[in-house]
Formats: sequence, C-alpha cells, structure tokens
Amino acid sequence: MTTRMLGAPVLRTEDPRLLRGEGRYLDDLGQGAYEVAIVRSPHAHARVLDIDVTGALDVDGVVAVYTYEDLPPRLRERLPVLIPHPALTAARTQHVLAAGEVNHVGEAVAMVVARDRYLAEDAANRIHVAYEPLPAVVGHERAASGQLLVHDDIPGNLAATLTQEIGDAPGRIAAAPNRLTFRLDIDRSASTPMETRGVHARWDADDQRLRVHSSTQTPTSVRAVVASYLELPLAQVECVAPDIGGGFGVKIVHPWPEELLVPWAARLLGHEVKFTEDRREHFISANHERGQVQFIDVGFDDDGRILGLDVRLLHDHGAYIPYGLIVPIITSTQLLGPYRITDYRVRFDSLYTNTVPVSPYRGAGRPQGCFAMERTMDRIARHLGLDRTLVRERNLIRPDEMPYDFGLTFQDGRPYAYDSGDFPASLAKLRELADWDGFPARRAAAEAAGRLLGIGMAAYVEGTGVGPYEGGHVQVETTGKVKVATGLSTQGQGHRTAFAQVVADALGVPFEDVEVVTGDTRRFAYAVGTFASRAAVMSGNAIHLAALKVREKALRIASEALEVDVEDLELVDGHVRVVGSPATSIPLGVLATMSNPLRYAFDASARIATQFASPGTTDRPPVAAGESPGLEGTDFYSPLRSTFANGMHAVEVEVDPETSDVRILRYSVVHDCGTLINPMIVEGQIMGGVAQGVGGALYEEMAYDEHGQLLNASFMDFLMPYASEVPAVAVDHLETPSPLNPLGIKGAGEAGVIPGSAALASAIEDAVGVGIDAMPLSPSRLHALRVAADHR
Ligand code: MCN
Repeated sequence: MTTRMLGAPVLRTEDPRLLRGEGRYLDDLGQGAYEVAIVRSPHAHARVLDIDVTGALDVDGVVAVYTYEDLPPRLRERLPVLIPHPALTAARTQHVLAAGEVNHVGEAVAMVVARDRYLAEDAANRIHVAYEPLPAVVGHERAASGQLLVHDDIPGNLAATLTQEIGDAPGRIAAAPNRLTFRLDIDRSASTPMETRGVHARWDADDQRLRVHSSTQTPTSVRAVVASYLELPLAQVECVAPDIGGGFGVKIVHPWPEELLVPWAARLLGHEVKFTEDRREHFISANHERGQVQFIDVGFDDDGRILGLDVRLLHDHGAYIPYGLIVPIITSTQLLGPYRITDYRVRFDSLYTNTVPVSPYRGAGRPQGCFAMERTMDRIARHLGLDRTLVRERNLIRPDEMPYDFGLTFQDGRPYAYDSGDFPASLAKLRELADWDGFPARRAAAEAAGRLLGIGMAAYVEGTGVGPYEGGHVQVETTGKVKVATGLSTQGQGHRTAFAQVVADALGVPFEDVEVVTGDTRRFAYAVGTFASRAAVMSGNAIHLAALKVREKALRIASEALEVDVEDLELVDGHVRVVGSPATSIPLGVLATMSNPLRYAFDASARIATQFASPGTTDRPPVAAGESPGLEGTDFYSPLRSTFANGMHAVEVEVDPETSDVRILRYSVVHDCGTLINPMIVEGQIMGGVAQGVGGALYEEMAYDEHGQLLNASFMDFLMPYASEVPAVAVDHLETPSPLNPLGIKGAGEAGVIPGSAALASAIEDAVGVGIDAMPLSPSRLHALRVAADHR
C-alpha cells in the first residue's frame, strides 16, 4: 500500500542542495554580464535641476549611462498601480528614473551600465546631479496636517480615505456601560530578506527572445509588464525566478524600475545585463511596511463583551502607492480577529510621506490590526479586573456560527466571511500548551527571587489563499517519473516538497518520483504569484485537480488494455492494478507510452524504439475528439473567496528590573490552517514567522529623521533578532478543513508573524504593570516608560 502523503512530515527535498551551497541565486547568473549601478537620490524631496553624466562616460569600461531623458516614450510613463480601488482617487506611482523630482531618499535618478559593478559604481560617483531641496514630509502627523505636500497636486497628502461600517458603533459605544479610548503607534519595518532584489536579462537576437531572470515572487507578472513596457509580444519574453533567498512580500511588487531598465538595456546593447541590489540600497529603495497610528474607541458590558468598536487609522504609504490600498484594507477587516463584533466602524486615511513606499510585508497589515484588537482585549480585562483569556473567550465566534459573514468587504473585494474554525477549541488548547493556569505559581516563585515575569496572549484570523486563480500541470513520463509545474515562484516555503506530496497522494506514485518546477514561464505561463499565503490553497488545489485528470486518464487507458472496469482498478506504487489481483498491473510509465499514438516504446534494455501505431480500437482516430496525447493534465483552481486560517500565541517573558531587557522564556502557538499538507513545513513557517514577530515587537524600526533620512540603513544599525533572541516555539495544530476548496487547505505562510507584537505587549505589560501602546519596544523605550510611570 502506498503511504498517504498528505499530512506526512516529509523532510524538504529542496534543502540538501541549498545547504551544500549548490543553489543558483540571481547573482550567480550571468557571470559575463554587464553590471548596473543606480544613482539614487540623497534627498527625501527635491527638484532635479540638472544631471551631468560626462564624468561617468569618461570611465574606462563604462558602456552606457541613462537618465529619464534617454528613455523611449513607453518607459517614460509612470509604473502601474497594481491593485486599483475606487477609493484610491489620488494614486501616484514612480517613474523608472526620476522625471524632474525625487520623493524619497533612494529614488532612482540615473543608471550606469559597465563591464563590472566596480566600474559602474565608480562611474555613478562621477555623475553630478543638481538638486533643489524641498521640505520633507515625514511622519503621520505631519502628513495628515497637509501643511507641506509630497505631491504638489495632492491636497492633504491624502491618497485615499475609506470607511467601512456595520451596525451602529458610535451609538452602541455611547450607550455602553464601559468605554475606553486610546492610541497605538506602530513603527515601520521591512521584509529584509537575506537575498536582496536582483534582475538579469539576455536578449537572444537569433530567436528574437528576451529572457529575464528576476528574484521575484511574481514571474508571470514580471513577464507581462516587461513585454508591455518594452512593447514586445508576450511570446517573445520569458521570465524565470531562480533560487530565491527570501522575499517576505517585498518581491511581490512588479515591476521594480530595475526590472524594466535592465531588460531594456540588455536588448538595446545586445548584451547580458545584471543588477544586484546591495544592502544599503535595499533599505532605501525596496518597500517598507507596518507604520501606522491607530485610534481605538470601544464600548463594552460588565462581562467584557464588546458592544461597539470604532477605529481610525492613519496609514503612512510613503512616497508612492504601487500596491494600492491592500495594507490598510487588510488592517481594517482583519483587526476583528476571532471575535463577534456586530457594531464596528473603521476609517483609514492613506497618507503620502517622503519616505520609501509601502507594500505588503509578511502579515500585511494584520500585525497592526492584531495589535489593536488584542490591546483592546487586554485593556478591557484590566479595566474590569478579569482574566485576559476569559474576556477573549466571551467574545469568540462559536463554531456553530460558521460560516460567519461580518458584512464587510475584504481585500479581494469579496465578502469578509470566515469559512470555518473552532476558536474556543484553539483557546482551550493554548491555555493548556502554555500552562496559563500554572503561571501565577511560576510568577510567585520568580518574584520571591526578585525576578519580573509576565504572560500574554494574542489571537488572530488570517484571510489566505486569495484568488483569482492558480494552475498546475502534471505529466507522467514514460519512465514513470512525474513532472509537475506551477507558475508561482518559491522563496523558501518548500513548495517542491509539499506539491510533490499532493501529487503522490492523488496519483498513488512514490513521492521520490515526483519533481516539481515553480516560477518559470516557459514551464507554466499562467499564474498570479506567491503572496497572501496562497500557494498551498491555490497551486496545491490546482495541482491536485490536474493530478486527478491524469489519474482518470491512466485508469481509462489501463481499463481498455486490461479489459477491466475502471471501478475495479486502483493506483498503487506507480502502477494501475486490478483490485484484489495485484499481480495484474501496468506501470504508469507504460501507460504514458500507450497514451501517445506515436509510441516511444519503453523496453527493458532501456533502448528507445519508435513505433507508429494507433492504440486499441480501429473505430476511432488515434487522438479522439476532446482527448490529447500523453499522460498529462492541466487544471486551474479559482475560488469565489478567501479561506480563513486562525491561531493563538502565548508568550512568557522575563523583564530585567534594572535594564528593562526582555527575555522570552516560553512561546506557545496553536495554529489551524485546515488540512495540513506537511506539518513539518507548516511548523517551520510558523517558527520563521515568530522570529519576525519578535523582531517587529522588540527590535525593528526604520529610524527616519525629520528630513527623511533613514538613520539605520544597515544591518549594523537596524536590529534584527539573532538566533539567541528567537525562542524555542511549542506548536500544536487544530485542523478544521476549509469547505471552500477540494483539499480543505488554508494558508500558513504568514501566520507566525501576526500576533508577535500583540502577544509580547500583553506579556511585557503583565510583567511591568505599565501600559504598552507602541511597538517596537526596545529596552530603552520600555525603560523610559517605566521611569515615567514611577514619576507619575
Ligand atoms: N502548507 C501546508 N499545509 C497547509 C498550508 C501550507 O503544508 N495547510 C505549506 C505549503 O505547502 C507551503 C508552506 O506551507 O510549503 C506555505 O504555504 P502558504 O501558506 O500557501 O504560503 P505561500 O507558499 O503562498 O507563501 C507565501 C507566504 C508569505 S505571504 C510570505 S510573506 C512568506 C512566507 O510565505 N515569505 C517567505 N513564508 C516564507 N518563507 C520563506 N522561507 N521565505 C519567504 O520569503
């Protein structure tokens, strides 16, 4: 019997190659390529008066220097708004090279192409740009005041304002027996993947084809925009995502200026061209996220049940808005988490500032929303003197209320409706896993030794698997090996392992015989991309459906060959065999041979003989109508709406009474992403997310000064947690399958990061007894809060 692969904790097959250093990342490609250096703005806001490139052209080895004036008309257009929205009435995106004005430090102004990167950098230093500096708009308050403008023609710096409302929140709050109002501040952070952005392009003059390699989460979209901006037919452009050293959201945006400039230059110069972003460039030119100010107004009864919630968000969108309003829309809806809130109003203002633009970073607006909701729960508990888990318990949506439709609109324009979940069961599991009830004794023992301990928790629901679609192709080769392709790319999530499990399960073939390719438009041209924790739901189901087509075809051919009804056949260990008579079987590879009228016979001596023959009967053509040769199948999965995963985290911390340094003692996660394809991968995803959550809660911030200069644009200054700061994580799963897709899967890729700040704030507040309303909470910030509280 073939072992069931769905749900099996199989080791990731992609890892040995990567661990041996055999990965092929973007910068490993094109060793003979010309290389690019970008001249970037040192000013947050300035008019570009003149660019003198003559000094650069004198450098030996420089091939070309380009400014906006050198670009063809199509490339002079602004980059697209990838996700328009009716509320986005003042959308502004950037040019690939500055057209007379720069709006953040790091904006691309000119491009040098040279024989190598050193020469390109030397030449870039010799380009003299005359700027007229303008006042910079930095920070939510300054942007919201509208006194200074980022874009002259956009009053109030307001890209969009959007209100969503259910019930009568202001009325219910006014009439509630208890009311709290407070403000929360969350600093900017960023994806900061190990591998920065990069793009390589080669124009093949013989084939008239452009091949673009990009370290991207969306290769099919990069292909489409490159074709469009370079005015080439789509068929002449290929895009391949090589091995990618992390993306975490920042590589969804397309095109980056360099993703158009590099292919354009490669075609123009008839030579390979490559750009690899350096770390400093990544800090100042690749997008950030998280920065948000949140005003909460909540009314609740004496048991802690929320009666009305009114939220106002100021969202800092940076200088441009390439990705639409996705982040604040996600915060606005996902803020509600697992709680039954019937009277809710949320309004956000999306504001331009002279800082790096914003697009989703793992979690995408949810950590901010979770921080708002979970801080609210903690404050209610504190106000009423109730246990924090009890207040949450009383507000949870019950399993018998599923599906639960809030009446709001989600990021995909579809109803904000939870498909399944058992939140009370999750909470019960969490209390047990974290030994919540045993904490008072642990605290008392620690206190006796002069130590400060605290415990906290946070819950979230995460919309995953957004549409519109994803596809998969499954092909059994005559060797019996199975080749699988899907169009989205992989940045470390382990798709090759997980999708091989899906196919092994559907086809009854050994897992080792399945090989998966992702992110190559030559192999699968229709795809959306890897983001929004959607690959498992979307490609997983598409590949499953494609494999079922192959299964059906294999059974049909075998049924004809063996003269046995399909119902009497089974697929086991790569063979179709007769139920109850396993000796009567045909290997899938032979069926693959038989499926092609031009048969490539597979003989024991491994010699390939070609034989022209029609299969089976003579009363139908070799390829019957509606059929295709080959044992292969393609299918797509396109859901009506998102599926919602959920989870809860509890964390126990110790705060140093002298230094306010925070140490995490225990971290517990209960997680429900429906049917698990591979629990080990999911746990890895959760742990990686927790690490980023810890970073967001305690360390990471983009320290902009009032002039829009990023003061910590290096890993010397931007603090990330090391292995020493990331706790061991205990994970427990709950599996409530999604009724929305054939495999019952929900996404898992962002889950770990979402409640980090909220859970840590809860625990630290519990330890020190001082209200926490801002993140990140560095020791110095925490110390200042404690000192201020002591002096009150
Ligand atoms: N999985 C599973 N069972 C489930 C759900 C998921 O076994 N029920 C597995 C999937 O098969 C996949 C992994 O878990 O191998 C994550 O799946 P999914 O939730 O579909 O997320 P995506 O594959 O779409 O990945 C995107 C998500 C996001 S949005 C960010 S940001 C992120 C993340 O994944 N960036 C990452 N995880 C990352 N992990 C790494 N190493 N690098 C990144 O850049």
